[in-house]
Amino acid sequence: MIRIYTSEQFIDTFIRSKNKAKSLSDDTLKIAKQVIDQIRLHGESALKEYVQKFDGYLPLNWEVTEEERKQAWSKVDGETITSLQKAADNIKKFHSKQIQQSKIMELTEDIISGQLYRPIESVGIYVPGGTACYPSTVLMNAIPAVLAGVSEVTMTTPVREEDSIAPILSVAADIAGVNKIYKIGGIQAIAALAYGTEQIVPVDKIVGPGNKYVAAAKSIVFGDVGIDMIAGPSEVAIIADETASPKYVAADLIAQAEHDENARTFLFTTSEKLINETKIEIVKQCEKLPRAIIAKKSLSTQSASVLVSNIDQAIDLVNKLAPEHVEIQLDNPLLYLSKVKNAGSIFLGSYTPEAIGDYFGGPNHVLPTSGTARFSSGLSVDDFMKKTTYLYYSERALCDAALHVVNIASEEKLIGHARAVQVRLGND
Ligand code: HSO
Ligand code: ZN
Repeated sequence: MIRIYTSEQFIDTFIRSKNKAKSLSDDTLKIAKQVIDQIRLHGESALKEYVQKFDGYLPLNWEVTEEERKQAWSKVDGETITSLQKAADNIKKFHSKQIQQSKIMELTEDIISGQLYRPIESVGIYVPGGTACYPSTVLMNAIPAVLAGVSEVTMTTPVREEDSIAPILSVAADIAGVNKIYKIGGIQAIAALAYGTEQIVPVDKIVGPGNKYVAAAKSIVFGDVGIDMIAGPSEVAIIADETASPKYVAADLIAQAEHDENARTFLFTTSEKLINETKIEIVKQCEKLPRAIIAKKSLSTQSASVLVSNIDQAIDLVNKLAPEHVEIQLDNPLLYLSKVKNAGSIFLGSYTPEAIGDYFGGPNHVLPTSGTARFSSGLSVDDFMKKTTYLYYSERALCDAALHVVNIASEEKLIGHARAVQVRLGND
């Protein structure tokens, strides 16, 4: 099922040709822009029209009421709630260590400089409502925002026929500490969060996954509000040798492939035997998989097995690929940790499937895809913080620095800048 590539073929197909997540089509962007423009212009009336048209049902109120949020708890099985709470505890513990402090860089009688580290005031989290209606997404996006100290964490997700949202999303929102939930999906949700309407309060930053329309809408409102990233299809790269279990390798490739027909899965190994046995395992394991059609499509069109001559070569290919997830299924995985330079998140050893990280381990599952791990990172508390620098100079300090400022300002032919210093020293 998974095609076998030599390392050169792999580089040509997946790296050199930049076989990346397809960028947003002009048509998608055009539709998104139309909807956004109308909602900006006409507020509530346009929002209602699009919710009715695209979400298929107009809710009585945009916001999920206290009562509805309470009732959602009785609609979710108790054991699932306990598991979500345990996952949330781990995610909180991990992310709380990410919080940085404001800093003073210099503190003398004449100069004070520093950097304030403070939360963004309000954030909107988009959560899909269709087949990808994931409570784990709520936890992964909302917990770092709450820990950052964002005072208004708003979530939005499409309304369903009975004027409700999926109860599990509401429960996850309560566990994570979300303040407000709106029953709005799609482009219209992004427009309402970015610009507000008579009833919707606009936010400062929008995060969370979505289909191509949501992605297009996020890319359009970016600049007026912050966004997290435009994520491509999910990816995993497994580095393994002959000691790895084909059963585990196959299971992890399938777990990624079942996300999406375009999900990308890669196996880099020194063992031809592992490649062959993994193939057999994949066929076997797909038999009992509800999403087998999606997984098989992804595995047959977007995946590669590469036979490498040694592990360093595997690591080199992974670094060139810069995938979202890397699994190191080798005997001594810690030995290789620092060598993997470009990856969203790394999973060490045969007992750390990516699935433990997707749901439970603590690190975030919102990660850079399509090679963007070369220059960006997964969602963290920092994404919900701003850094504001500040500076104080006394008269004496300004006097000491004046000549240098005037020299540079004159070089830049910005005499107004030079004067702003000179005027204070009485030399203008
Ligand atoms: N693997 C996905 C996250 C996810 N998995 C959510 C299950 N639910 C992207 O990292
Ligand atoms: Zn996943």
